[in-house]
This record gives sequence, structure tokens and C-alpha cells, in this order.
Amino acid sequence: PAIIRRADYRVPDWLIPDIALDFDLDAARTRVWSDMSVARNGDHDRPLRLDGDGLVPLAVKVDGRTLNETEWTLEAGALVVPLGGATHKVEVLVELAPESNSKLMGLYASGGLLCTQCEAEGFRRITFFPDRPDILSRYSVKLTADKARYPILLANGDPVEQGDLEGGRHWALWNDPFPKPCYLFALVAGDLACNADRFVTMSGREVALGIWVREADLPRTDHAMQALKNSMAWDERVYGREYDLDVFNIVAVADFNFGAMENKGLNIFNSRYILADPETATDIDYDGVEGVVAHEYFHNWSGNRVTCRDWFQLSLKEGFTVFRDQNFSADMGSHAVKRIEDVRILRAAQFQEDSGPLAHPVRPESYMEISNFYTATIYNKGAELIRMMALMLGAERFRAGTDLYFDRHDGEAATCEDFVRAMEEGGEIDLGQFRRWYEQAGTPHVRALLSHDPVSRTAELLLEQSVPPTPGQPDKRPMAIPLRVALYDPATGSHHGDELLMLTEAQQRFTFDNFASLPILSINRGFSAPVIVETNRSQADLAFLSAHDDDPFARYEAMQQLMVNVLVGQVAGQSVDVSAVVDAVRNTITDPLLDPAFVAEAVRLPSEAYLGDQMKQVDPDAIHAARDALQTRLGADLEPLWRDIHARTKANGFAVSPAAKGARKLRNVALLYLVASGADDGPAIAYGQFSDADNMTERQSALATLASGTSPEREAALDIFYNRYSDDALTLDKWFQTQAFAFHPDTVELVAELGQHKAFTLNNPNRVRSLYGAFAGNQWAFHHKSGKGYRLVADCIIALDKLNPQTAARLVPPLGRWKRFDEGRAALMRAELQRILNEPGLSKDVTEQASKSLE
Ligand code: DPP
Ligand code: ZN
Repeated sequence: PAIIRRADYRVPDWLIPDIALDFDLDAARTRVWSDMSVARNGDHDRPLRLDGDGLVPLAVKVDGRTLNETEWTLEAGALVVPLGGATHKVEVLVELAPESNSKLMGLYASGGLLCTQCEAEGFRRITFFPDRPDILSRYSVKLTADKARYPILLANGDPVEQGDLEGGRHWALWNDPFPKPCYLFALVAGDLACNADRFVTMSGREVALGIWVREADLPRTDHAMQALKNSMAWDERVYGREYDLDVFNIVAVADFNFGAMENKGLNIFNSRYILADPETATDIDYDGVEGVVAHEYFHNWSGNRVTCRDWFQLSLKEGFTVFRDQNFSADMGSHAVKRIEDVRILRAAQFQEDSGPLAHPVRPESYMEISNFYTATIYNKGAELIRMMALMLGAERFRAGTDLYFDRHDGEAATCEDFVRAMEEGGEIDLGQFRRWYEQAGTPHVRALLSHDPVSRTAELLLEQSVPPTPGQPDKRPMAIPLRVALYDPATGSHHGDELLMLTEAQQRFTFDNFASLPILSINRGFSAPVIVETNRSQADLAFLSAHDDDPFARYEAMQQLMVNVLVGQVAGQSVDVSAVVDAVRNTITDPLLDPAFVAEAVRLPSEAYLGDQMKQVDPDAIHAARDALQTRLGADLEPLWRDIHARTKANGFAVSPAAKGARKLRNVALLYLVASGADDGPAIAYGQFSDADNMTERQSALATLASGTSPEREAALDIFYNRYSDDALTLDKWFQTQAFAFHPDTVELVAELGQHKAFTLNNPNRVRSLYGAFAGNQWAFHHKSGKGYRLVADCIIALDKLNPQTAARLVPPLGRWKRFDEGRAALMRAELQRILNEPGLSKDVTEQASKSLE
């Protein structure tokens, strides 16, 4: 497949200021009539080239005249039409079969609905069009369909008119006054019920809000609606951004490749990010709904009003919008806990990506298939870049920068460079060196060594940075790294103030006056930079910080590092002192001043994958054994405390407040340790929580705890859960996921069986992810030394690629981490990657991921 390069960007040859689309909708046969005004862009004689994927032009007209078949050509799927003048009217008719579109890109059928997904390059599967984000057009869309089967007809923008036709058909006309790129096009037709509400904007305009779902799901939409209204108000308050159309619609669909899509005025969501009620949704699901509703809403400005010039700029909208949704969610709940959660995700997904064969810069230089670049690097590391700029600028100047960015580029397709320049000008700061964050892949390492001179009573902090080599980038230059630092005086137990240090050289020294003895270093507070920090801090220093640091992230981090040191030491065969961890956990769970949600985060052991990342070579079995043993030790040594926490955090009734969520989080951690302690009644207590729970957070957590053991209660609970929820797809996903994630010695065999279960299907991306995606994230099980885990996932990739290449390609990266494992495992992983690549007719998506993973 061809490689697309950022350096090859050229302005479009032709612009399309206006397009009218006329859809005659039907699941088996949909006809699409497109009517475009086209305008030559610049002085050239190149023909009009309209991208197409799997389309055949049934009629082509220019300025009202039907062309004969010698007057146009098809080149690599694209329709090429030579044109003589500066402007023309071009019309094209095509036919689609939505019900046989298993890729879920373009127009497809999902559970009786017809819906679309166009980002990044799905519009070319609907009609011939220059499918690139820098072509902005005004859309007018007419939908015609059978009224009984498709009573609701939605498209972007505002509704204009609708009417009935003979033969039980009807039509609707929609108009979107805001020029937009075609990846934001959307339509939905189906039998949908509406949760209708309204929002009055800051300038007093009334917006009709609608969340459209299957009738039976209507009671599960209130949380999403509240999140939408909160998001609209938040974007006005924090960024001064107001909504711009008369209506804002959201539709939930069951089969969806992504989480959701920000189509102008008509967001289309994976139903898992809309539907929530206590019976079926966990607190994580509730937070997911709130965060994704906000994310897509915020795109209306960061993505739609200002869009991307080309797909290399994807982080321009995604990094910024993730940053915005993270801050929104923090404002709705706890800043401390949200930051911990976000960093955990960054480390689990992005740091792994950045240290492997698929590492790429936040602004990539090349790709084969853009779908493969909807990555943790573009999204989550991209958000960290914005966060660092916001930190360096401070709130006021950051807002001046974003105001300038929105004002200057409204209605345009912009670049990451445009954003940085607006920050520089609006925020009055030089970001010259900072730009390297967009260019250089790889997670920077920072070594921090603190020393003390009793004569001058000064402390000296030596900072050294290095960025590891990544594919195509063997040598790196130093980054501009903002590090929030505080030095604790052990004598007083407090610090002399929080400072922002800018590390810009490979090696730099900072001195601090007035310390009688060696202080204790609190560094990268709030996780101010997305880097890996190594320090010379002792276990005693970390224990001190885990009890005293006034930055909640740094306090959490100290606790985690304390645990990591013990576990990594044990895996390396060293004799280590576990008691410091036991004491620190005891202190944390008995501190009455701490937020229970924070406590739950702090006392949870680091994941097996994170522990693997701290080692030269990952030993999945040794990591599992060490982590399991420490969990048992913490469980047993503190058993009465866990028992007490578990008993007293039982709520009376369900609330979704931060306090109630925090209590449930802590209760579930207590249950985990209680069962891990080996107490005879552990499984019975877990089973009791499973049976008595009035909410899914406690029920699923109890199920997960049981699923990681071998008690008789395990099977009983899994059966009950299955029977109770076998009709509810999103909840059944949890049944698959819980088993795929479980620490059970037979997980590989169980997952193989679940892949054959009657409720399993490759046609639904959520179901695939809940089984194979979860399994590939279960380090101990996936990396079973027999290679059975690798084979299972590779088999799934091969089968799924024939249906849905985009979702298949997302399962490849775990197989690409072979360099981090022993020779035996590495050979098995490589063999599976090779077997995938040998498959005839492999998609571009999987080819790119598998071939890069072998390098
Ligand atoms: N643009 C979508 C999102 O991240 C992904 N298709 O919101
Ligand atoms: Zn997004």
C-alpha cells in the first residue's frame, strides 16, 4: 500500500463550496444523488478528482448535461472528470447496499437503523467527493424513506421541511449553514424515541436537544442528557464558546467502530457511551458517558468550527478536545482522582505505544491507513501537550491563546502549528523548543538526583533527560520539560513552596537555599510532564511522601513507586522489605482526612503491565506471582481493616455523586484484599456483595473478584449474571470482559471457549473488544508461554479483517511488543504476525500494523 506523507501536502485543486445530497434510503438499495458546485482553486489544468471507495457512477452530469462514459474515468476508485471552466455544477448518482456494509464505515445498517460513520475516509463510500478535511462545503440534505420502517430522518444542521409521499414513504430536508469537511457528514434513519430537552445559550438562544435511542432504552438516557447540558454550560464558562445551531441531536447505535463521532449537530454514539442506569452501568460507565458526551460536544468548536487541514494534524482537534473533556470531568468530580485515572490510562496505553514498533510523533510524518492513527499518542499524549502549554502559560494567558486560536481560525482547516502560534502570541511565550513535543516520538526519561551541601546549606537537583530512539528517529534532541517540584524539609515535614522548573538541556542543575539537611524530593507533581522520572529516593522518602505530600498525584505516585520497588525487586530475586508497603497502606486506609476515592486509587497495586514496563525484559509469570503474593500479604496483614471498610462503605440506595462513587470504589478494593487475604469467608462475602448489590459497580466488581479465583461461587455468579443479562448487549459485554480479564489459570482456554459461545459475534465491535481486546490486555494470560494466547488473537484478527479491517487492526499492537519478552515468546509472537501477513487479501489497515510490528 502507498505511504502518505505530511511533507507532500498540497492545497486542493478544486473546492466544493456547496453540495446538495438526495438520499433514497433503503437497507438493501440506497440511491444517492449528489449535486455539487465546484470551483477551480488556483491556476492549473488538472481535472476534478472525486475520491470513491467501492462506488460505481450510474450517472455523471456537468452543468446539466449527462456525460457519456468516455468523458470520465475511474482511477483507483476515484472519479476523474476533466473540466474546462473556473466553476461548474457537477452531479453524480451512485447506489449503495447499507445492509451488506460490514466495515461500519460509510452508510451502514445497525439494528434496524441506517446510520453513517465518515471519519476519517468514509464519505467516499457514500458518494464521489474530494475526501480531505480541508474542503469545506455547505450541505443541504434530503432524505426519503419508508415511513413505517424509518419514521425518524435526521441529518446535520437544522431541519427545514418534511412531508409525506405516496406508498407509505416520507421525506425530510436538512440544512447545515456552517461549511464543514465531509468527515463530519451524518445521517440517521430509523424507529427512534427521543429524550427531548432544551438549553438556553449565554446569548439567550434556545437550542432543542434530542437524544435518540430505541424506545426501550429511553429510561437510560438521563445521565447523557445531564452531561450534555453541563458540557454546553461549561464550554461557555471556561472557553467562552457558545453552541451555534437550533438543534443538537445525539443518536445511539449498537454497532460502532469508535466511541462516538462529533458530526455537526448530529453526534452518533456507540450506545455504550450514552446508555446508563444503576442496574447495568458501573461508575466507570457513568463517567465514560459524561466524558464522551462532553468530548463530542466540545468538538463543535475544537474540531468542527476549526477543523484539521490534513490528517497529520489529527491531534489538533483530538489532543485539545481530550484536554477539554478531562478538565470538564475533573470539574464535575474530583480533580485529584481524575488526574490519577488519566495518568494511569496514559501509562497503560500511550507509554506502551511510545516504546514499541508503532511509536509515532503526536504529529506523524507518514501513514498507510489513517484509521490506524486514532491512537493514544494522538489523543492522550496530545492532551498532555496542551496541558503543559496551559501550565506554562497560566490560566489567563492560556485562555487568551485559545480565544485567539478560535477567532483567527474560525471556519478554517488549521494545523498544529497554527495552534502553537496562537498560544505563543495570545500567551506571550516562546514555544520554539516546545514544538519538539509534536515532532519527536518516544517518552522522555528524566533522572533526578538530589544532593545536599551542609556548609552552604543548599540542596542541588541534577536533572538529566534523554529521549529513546523510535522507528525512523534514532537521535533525539532535548525537550522543553516543565516539572513541578517541591522539596520537603524532613525536620518540619513541610515544603518551601511548589516551583515550576523548565528542563531544557540534556543536563541541568538547580540549587535551593536554606536547607539544613537533605530534603525529600517531590517531583513531576500533578504529573506536569508526560515523562518517566527516575530518582534516588529511598523507600523511607517514598513512605514519607505517601503520607505527607500535599499534591495528591505525587502522594499517589509515591505510594505506587514504593510498591513498584518492592515488586520489581522481588521479580529480580532480591530480598526486599515488604513492611514499608504494609505500613504505608495501613496509614492510608486509616487516614480519616483522605477522600475514599483517592484512598482506593492509592492502595491498589500497580497493574502487571505497568510492572512489566519497569523491567528490561517482561517476565509475566514472575510478575503475576509477585503481585499476587503482595496482594495476599496486604490482605492478610490488614484483614480486620478491609473487613471494616467493606462493611461500613455499604450505601443505602444508589447515588451517582462523587462521594457515593468514591465509597463504592473503596468498598470494591476492600473486597479484593479481603478475598486475597485467604480468609475462609472471602468468596462468600464476595458472593454476598454480588447478590445484594443494587448497582452494577458493586455487582461487576464482586463478579470480577470471584472470576479471578476458583471457588464454587465463581461458576454460580457467572451463570446468574449471564442469565440475568443475556438480552442486554452492553451488559453481556461485561460478562465476556470480566472473564477475559480474570487472573484465572485457565483464562486462555476459557477465552477460546467464549469465542465459540452462541452470544459471541465478530459483527459487533463492542463484543469483539470485550473478549479479545480485554484478553490481549491481560498480560499474564495473553503471554501464556505456550503461545496459545497469541494464536487466539491472531485467529480473531484474520477472521475479523474480512469483515471489519479497522477494528481488526486495533487488535494487532499487543502482538507487536515481542522485543520486550524472552526469546521463546518473541518467536511465537513474530510467527503469528507473519501468519497474519501471509493471509491473502489482507486489508491495508492490518497490513500496516502487522508489518510495522515485525520490524
Ligand atoms: N473523532 C472521533 C472522536 O474522537 C473519533 N472518530 O471523537
Ligand atoms: Zn475526538
